[in-house]
Amino acid sequence: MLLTRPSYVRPALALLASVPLLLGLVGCSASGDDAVGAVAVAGAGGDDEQADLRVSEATLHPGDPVPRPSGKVVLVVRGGTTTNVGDELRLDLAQLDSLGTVEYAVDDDLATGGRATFSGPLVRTVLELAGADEGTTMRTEALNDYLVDVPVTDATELPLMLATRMNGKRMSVANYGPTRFVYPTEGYGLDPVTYDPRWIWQLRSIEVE
Ligand SMILES: Nc1nc2c(c(=O)[nH]1)N[C@H]1C(S)=C(S)[C@@H](COP(=O)(O)O)O[C@H]1N2
Ligand SMILES: [Mo]
Repeated sequence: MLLTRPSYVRPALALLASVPLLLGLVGCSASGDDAVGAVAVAGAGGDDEQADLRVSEATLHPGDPVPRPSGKVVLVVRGGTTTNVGDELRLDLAQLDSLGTVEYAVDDDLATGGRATFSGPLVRTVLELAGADEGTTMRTEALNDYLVDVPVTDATELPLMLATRMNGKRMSVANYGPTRFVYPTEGYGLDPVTYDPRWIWQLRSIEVE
């Protein structure tokens, strides 16, 4: 839960790109929390190609009770232990951004067709908020009924982002929003055959199993 501690947030996230390496160094099958902890501890000399990964402070933290959204619901999470409407956790954009945000640039060739900078919370943090980070699979569904199963380990081992902004702006549905999954396109060697289908946009819900 280091991500929830403001004094650790910046160094931990600035070094997230080192997680796979550090996981190897600490030689464990760490959860995302432990991985980030390892990064924070080992972080002093961190300097890598995603040094531009930034974060805004969190005001809503995993473990907190989550109020019902006051704005338009943009994401429903099912299968976790934290709910706010029936057996669902419903979230608006303000709540998502209150989890603290990361930002990085990617080649968005699949959707908008070029280089773009996305920001939003880590999917890992969303799962932690929902009490769903112990699951194995995210069954994700988009507004156009596109479905894709994404391993929870993508969220715990990669800086998988639930993007709420592209180039600083909210994303309309026509522009692949209001939220979408974004993976780093540099530094991780992610095989497009496996990962391209997981770039779900116009996301509607995540069911964790
Ligand atoms: N909402 C939504 N997201 C989606 C898709 C889709 O049809 N709808 N297609 C997926 C697939 S299969 C791939 S490979 C990538 C790129 O899709 P494209 O090549 O059809 O643009 O986006 C993924 N995200
Ligand atoms: Mo695809």
